[in-house]
Amino acid sequence: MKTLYFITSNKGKVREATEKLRTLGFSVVQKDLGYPEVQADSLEEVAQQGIEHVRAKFHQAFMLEDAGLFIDALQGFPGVYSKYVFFTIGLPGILRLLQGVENRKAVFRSVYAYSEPGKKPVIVTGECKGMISNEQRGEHGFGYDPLFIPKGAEKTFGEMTIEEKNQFSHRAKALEKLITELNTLS
Ligand code: ITT
Repeated sequence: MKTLYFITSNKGKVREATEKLRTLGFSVVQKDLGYPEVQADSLEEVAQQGIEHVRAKFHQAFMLEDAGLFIDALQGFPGVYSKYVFFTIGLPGILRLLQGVENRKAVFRSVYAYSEPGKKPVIVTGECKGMISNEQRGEHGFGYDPLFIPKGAEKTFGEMTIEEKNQFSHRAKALEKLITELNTLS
């Protein structure tokens, strides 16, 4: 098994990546080094800036991820502000903003950036389309999971096991692409 360092503070992400990458022959080791999430227009930009920051202090191969929830009826909000919004108005705030709104469409996006010293970073994306539920459901997962029903499912991510969430999720899709890229490179 090859080891992949994952620079993140989010244990939920680590659990999902560990489960997904285990089946692809990689083991994940969390490094909570921290990096500033710059104010940016896109997840890609946040990930790219994160790479530059971590590279300066961590001299081995690593990956990091920036993710967000984009809600149709709110013109993509909270999007790049997903973390801030989660810790301020939270899930009840999102439900309030969508009260009486018929269009519940939303998409989760994930951007993974992989870096090796002296090489150009590899950036991949994954997305998962779905709907915002009318109420919070489920105790699993993290963040917005209790609000998000992926297309093709009845349950929210919050009601799913990690294995079930990985069959649909933005994160699992991005990680599959990342491993394909890494296998091509080596
Ligand atoms: P990092 O240390 O890896 O940056 P984070 O929790 O800050 O961890 P992000 O900035 O990528 O992660 O995520 C922005 C917000 O979106 C944050 O509140 C997450 O909880 C939420 N989020 C990201 N992926 C999610 C997922 O798969 N399910 C539910 N919420 C998610």
